Amino acid sequence: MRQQAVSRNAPAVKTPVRTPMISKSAQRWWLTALAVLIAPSLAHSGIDLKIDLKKLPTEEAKLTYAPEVPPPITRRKPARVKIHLETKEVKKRLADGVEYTFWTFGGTVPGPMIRIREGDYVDFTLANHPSSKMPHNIDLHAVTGQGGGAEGSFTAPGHSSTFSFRALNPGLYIYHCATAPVGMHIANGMYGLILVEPEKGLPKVDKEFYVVQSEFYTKGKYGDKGLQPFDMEKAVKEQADYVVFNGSVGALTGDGAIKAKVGEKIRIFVGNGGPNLVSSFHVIGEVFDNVYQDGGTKVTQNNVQTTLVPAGGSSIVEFKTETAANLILVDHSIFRAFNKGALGMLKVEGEHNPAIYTGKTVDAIYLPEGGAIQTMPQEAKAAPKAETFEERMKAGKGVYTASCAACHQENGMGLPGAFPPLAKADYLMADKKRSINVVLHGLEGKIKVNGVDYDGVMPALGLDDEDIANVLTYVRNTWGNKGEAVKPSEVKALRK
Ligand code: HEC
Ligand SMILES: [Cu+2]
Repeated sequence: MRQQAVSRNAPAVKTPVRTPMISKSAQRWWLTALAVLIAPSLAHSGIDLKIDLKKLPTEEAKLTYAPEVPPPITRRKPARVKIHLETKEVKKRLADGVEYTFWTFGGTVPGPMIRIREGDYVDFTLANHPSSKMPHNIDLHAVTGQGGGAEGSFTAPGHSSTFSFRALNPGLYIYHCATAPVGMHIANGMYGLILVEPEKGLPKVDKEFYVVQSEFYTKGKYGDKGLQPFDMEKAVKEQADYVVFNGSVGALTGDGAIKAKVGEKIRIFVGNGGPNLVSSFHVIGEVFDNVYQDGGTKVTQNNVQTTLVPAGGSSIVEFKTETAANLILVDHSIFRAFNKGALGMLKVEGEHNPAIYTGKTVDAIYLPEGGAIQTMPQEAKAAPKAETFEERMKAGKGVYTASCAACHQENGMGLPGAFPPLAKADYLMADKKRSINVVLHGLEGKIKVNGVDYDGVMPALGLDDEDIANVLTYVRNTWGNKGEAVKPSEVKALRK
């Protein structure tokens, strides 16, 4: 058995022993059966299972907070690695105006990222802060052994536990708390990623990022203000109020957006803490050149649009950036992205490369009837342009319903914590030019609308001058707003 081979050399560590669930004789039978089953696969693992711990160099693992990834491991030999992680219950922001009492590894959601090497012998210490109300433990999916470490790390508040394990399998693994009720500890934020690098390391890239998706279940609805308690009933029904990247709505947008330069090779270590939902991870405006499906060690597919990240699982995606763009990370179960928070941004800075993407170059009248009609130009009339204020309002309402209402809502009230209101919005009404720029070029970063902070991403929608003039005339003169009409020429003047 692998574990026995390891523990022969392991230091004596006191761990709370749980009552075995199977009888001794049944256990013996299983051990024999497993030994037979595992023997051939061990032959494939390049690791020498016999190690002399005294000869191993020792080091402390450098843990990093998302989206930062610990540096690649350069040593080509196993080491004895010390990892120290603290569990802590902290009140923090879940969305603007919304707080939550997170149960965490390291004070953050996700917990710190751990990076070790295949063959390393790890001494893992879990400390539970004295202020905790709950006991916690850790199940690292990279660990071969009882509970993935959960049994050896069960720790009451104000205590610490140490156990050791050998990193037998390379890959990208979730770790999470597995203290009963397990679902609740995970739902409250207790998960992170541990990367076990293969012996020869991973291919070199220019930038690496650490992104973990997960859901939150709150007593109130999405955006309801104040400190929101966990809702067990919603969690059991899998009705998530929030689906987020890196622990909160907007963690990866605005100031939190991750950055790269044109021409760089990017690798994202993606995890899914769940507790329930599977992620359809997608980056709008890019194609994954390589996917290490399920966080394994092989590139299993090239040229992938969306990759599945199971709850309690991971994926590694790689792509090269070819032109400047704001790439949007989403769970392509798309209401989660635009209505529950599963949205992030990777800003690729540098040259726009028109050989790869031009942006809009032609805005022409589309004649679906084709050539036959085109020979009779008098019948191929363009949609009448709005001239009067009333015509602009009417056309603008149509544009609003088609292009804006999904986010700002039919009644212009927006959605709390996500989409600012346009109805009686000081931001919209204070500055006509600025409002044109918002619709023309999109908007991101912190803004204040009627005294409330927003930090979201409004995409540029690719509307023409006429549509933008009409929709802005409409929103600036509806729901109690009162302003002058916007003309296409004013939009044109701001188009660069
Ligand atoms: C995908 C969702 C989405 C769509 C579609 C969208 N917006 Fe926005 N809009 C936002 C977000 C998010 C912000 C806030 C951005 C920030 O925080 O920096 C915003 C901000 C604004 C603002 C400035 C803030 C305010 O409330 O005055 C205006 C004006 C605006 N949008 C108008 C429009 C109009 C007009 C349309 C349709 C043509 C539209 N938006 C379509 C998401 C959207
Ligand atoms: Cu816990």
